[in-house]
Order: sequence, then structure tokens, then C-alpha cells
Amino acid sequence: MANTLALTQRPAWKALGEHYRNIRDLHLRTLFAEDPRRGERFAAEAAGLYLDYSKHRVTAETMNLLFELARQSGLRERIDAMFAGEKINLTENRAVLHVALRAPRGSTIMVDGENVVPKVHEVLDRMAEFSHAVRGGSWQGHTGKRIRNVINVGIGGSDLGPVMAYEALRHYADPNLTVRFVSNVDGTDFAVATAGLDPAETLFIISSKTFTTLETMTNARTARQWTLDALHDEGAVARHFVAVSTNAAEVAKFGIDTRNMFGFWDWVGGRYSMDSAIGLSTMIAVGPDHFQAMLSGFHAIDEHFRTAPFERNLPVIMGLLAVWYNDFFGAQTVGIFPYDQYLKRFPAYLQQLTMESNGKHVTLDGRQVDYQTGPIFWGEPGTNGQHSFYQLIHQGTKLIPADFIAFCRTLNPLGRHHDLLTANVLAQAEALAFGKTPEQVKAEGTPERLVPHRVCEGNRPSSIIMADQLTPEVLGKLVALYEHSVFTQGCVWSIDSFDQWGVELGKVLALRIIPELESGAEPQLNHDSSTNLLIRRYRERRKG
Ligand code: G6Q
Repeated sequence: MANTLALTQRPAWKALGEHYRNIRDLHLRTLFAEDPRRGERFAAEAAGLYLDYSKHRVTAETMNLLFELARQSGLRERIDAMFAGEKINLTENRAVLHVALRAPRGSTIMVDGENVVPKVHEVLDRMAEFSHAVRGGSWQGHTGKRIRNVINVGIGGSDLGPVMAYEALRHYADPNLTVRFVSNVDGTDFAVATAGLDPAETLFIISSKTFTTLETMTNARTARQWTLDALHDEGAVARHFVAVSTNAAEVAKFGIDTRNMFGFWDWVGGRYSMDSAIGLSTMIAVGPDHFQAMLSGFHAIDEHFRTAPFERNLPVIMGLLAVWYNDFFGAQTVGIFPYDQYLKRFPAYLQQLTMESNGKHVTLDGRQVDYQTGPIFWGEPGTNGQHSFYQLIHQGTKLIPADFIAFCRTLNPLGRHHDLLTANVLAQAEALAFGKTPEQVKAEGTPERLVPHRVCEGNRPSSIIMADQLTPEVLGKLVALYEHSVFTQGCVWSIDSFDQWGVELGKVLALRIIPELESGAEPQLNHDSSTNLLIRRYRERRKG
């Protein structure tokens, strides 16, 4: 692994600090006026994805310094190390190989002396066989009824990817199947997801890498009870439950036949697992061919990321821009605004991908960072957001770099809708960049006292990512783009983007309180005075 200087000691970092002071007040209006070809110059394309980053507060020099920073951060070596199966997740001593999940049959990626690609395809083949059986009706429920409902039970990385992909690819999904998701330990989630469904027609996919997660195991047990209450036969579990996990022993202990288990490996992180067996619900919904197309989309961007020079490398450019605003402009957040209703869960998915990966406060060698790491990601689809929080982006006091995602063709052509949608996304990016000057506001006949209120300063940066159409392949490309952008950022910040010790902590914290809530006898409470009081109040009042 590359041995690099501490981030703030890298010459390019220092140069960027200096450069920032020179250009921070430069307006996008000036940058565009000075260079009529700026739109072409600050754009890059890969595998059919077009990235326009001209509306960012950067000059050619900024970009050169950022690319230099990537080099001085050892990005090239880190990319090679990831693809070579090196254990770059240092704190867990694991390889990081989501790229192997979409490697074409016949390719070679070695982990601990073993080529993992054949194992990946073996599981994909079993998933395809099972998906065909469910979709075609040859996999039946215990009473011989056809499976019409598929419920994925999982949380975090075992939920957010499948939910996002199902919503994104609904257009391609089998309309005869109802696909739902249960994640929250709040019983409401289970109750709502199963409302109106016939247990005899319902298949549960219990998705958990560890198969020990409290929420998922609780929901899985409830699902088993729900099934048995209706079907009255333990034997029904075999037809109504399959598991996706790395932990065969726990799967067997739960009572699921391990022949109905689809495996993956410790080198697949939860938030990087939607294209592993964790994607089984996606595959059943859209069919193996569309799933395969999604994997080829991922792979196309993997290859682009691995081989393209940084100057034309989309994930590298996106990652470096995130660093630029986060560390030099002090921006705290990034807005993700897909102009496609099918991508409504994409921002939530990216929240986990980005914030769990780069929400870290120490470097790989355990030193406290003295710079900002991962920004907050958030967002909603357009145009809805325009009628609510965009106001703050246009005229508030916070700098919020935005990613707009747009498509040239819609999957639902209806009159003028798509042109109107596209006009809006282009207009927003334009308005954020150029704003409205006092002169323009006055020329509209605005009364003097209202002029300051109606001025939009502009100089709000954004990217536009434009693709032809939301296909399974394009979805794979979009996700891979962000995965590798996150990797680029983590590399510059010298952090471990692949562990999640904060999440692990959360998994054990509640364990102490559960018996204190459930025990019949008054428990001995040794928490702080606030927690003790809340526990007592809950115990007293829960019976209503
Ligand atoms: C992902 C995280 C976390 C994880 C869930 C579910 O990177 O580690 O979101 O996916 O906690 O874990 P299991 O799949 O083990 O149930």
C-alpha cells in the first residue's frame, strides 16, 4: 500500500489551500464569461454517463491540483490494491472486493490464493435458477399455491440496496409479484408489509450477512410465526423461507435448510452488497437477465475507474470535487437530486454508502484527523424538492454542492411531462450557478425595498450526471460511480472507508436495556438519571 505523507503535509494539499484563497470569490458568471467553451472543457463521459462539472467553482488549475492531490494520496496504488484483492480494510483485515461481484465469468480475482470469480458465478447461477423457479411458478408454497409475494427481511446494507434497486427498476419488475421489505424492529414495519397478504403465497428472504442482527432476527422469527399460524406445519418453513448470509451455522440454527441459502463472503461490505446474493429480491423481481445487465453496468464503471486517467475518470473527478468543497469551502453537506421518480430511494441508499464509509475520525494508522472527512449526503427527487428545501440552496447562507441526475428518455412517455422535467433540472443548475443580480431584479420593475429579497447570488455549485435512460445497466453504472467516488474521497482522507465500528456499537447498546424493560421484577437500574427515569416511565405506562 502506498506510503503517503499526512494529508495536510502533502504539497498539493498546501497548494490547494493557497489556491483556494485566490479563487474563493471568483464567480461562476465570470468563469463562464471568460471561457466560452467551459461547458465542453469541464465535462467527461464514460460508458454512456455524461458528467458536466463546469458549474463548479474550479479552474483548470484547481483540477490539476486536485488530480495531483489524488496522486500524492496514492490513489492509483490504492485502486490497484483493491482490484488485486489486497486487505485494504485494515481494521477488519479484509479484502474489499465488491468489484468481484460483477467480474465477468472467466476473469480472475485472487483472495488468499483463491480465484473468487467462479464462486461468485456459482451463487449467481443458483440465484438465477431459484428466481426462474419463483417467477415461473415451479417453486410453490407449502400448500401448492404459487408464490405471489416476496418479502425481503434485512436492515442497513441488507435492505437499502435491495429497496433502492427494486424501486429504481420497478418498470422492469414482474407485475404479478408483490415485493416488499421489512427492516425496522418496529412491529409496524412487519404489520404493514404483510397486510393483506396470504401466507400460503408469501416467500420470505432473510437477508443478513451475520445472521445475528437483532432487528432482522426478530422480524424473521415473527415472519416464521406469521407463516406457521396460517399453515400449521413446521415443514412449511422450507418452502416459505430462504436465507442470504455468510453464516451457514446460524442459518441452520434458525431452521432454514442451508440448501436454500445463498452465500456471500467477508470481502463484501454490507453497504456494497446489493449486487451479491443480497440482491436476490431484485433478481426475483426483475429477472436474471436484467440483474445481469445491472452487473455489466457496474463492471463497465469498475473498468473505467481502474483504467481511465484521473483527468477523465468520472468517480475520481466526483470524489475530488467532494473533497474540494468539504475541506476548503467548509461545505457540510452534498445534495443528491435525481430527476426521476424511480430513483426516489437513491439518496437514502447513498446516505449509507457515503456516510457509513467516510464518517471516520481517525486515519488508517489511528491518528486523529485534523481536517474534515465525509460530508452529510441527503436529497429527494426533483422536481418535488424545488417546492420545498431548494429555497435554502438558492438563497440561504450555506453552501450545498448538488448532484443532479437526469435522463434523456423517460420510461413513461406521457405528453410533455419529460420535457418539463428536464427543463426544470437544467434551469435549477443554471439558476444556482448564475443567480439573479440586483440589476436584473430592478429591470423587472421590482420595488426598491424588495430588491435585496429577490436577488439570488448564484455561485452555487452543481454537477449534472446525464444518462440516456434508466435501465438496469445504467443503474449499475450510477451506483458504481458513487462507490468509487467514495473510495477516492476515503483515499485522500487516509481513512478506512470499509469498516463501521460506530454501527457495531449500536448493535450491542440496546442489549443491556432490553431485559430491564422486559423483566417482571423491578430491575436494578444503573444508568444515568435521565435513562433510569425514562425506563421507569416506560415500564409504568406501557400497559396503557
Ligand atoms: C453495512 C453495515 C450495516 C449492515 C447491517 C445489517 O455496511 O455494516 O448497515 O449491513 O447492520 O447487517 P447484517 O447483514 O449482518 O444483518
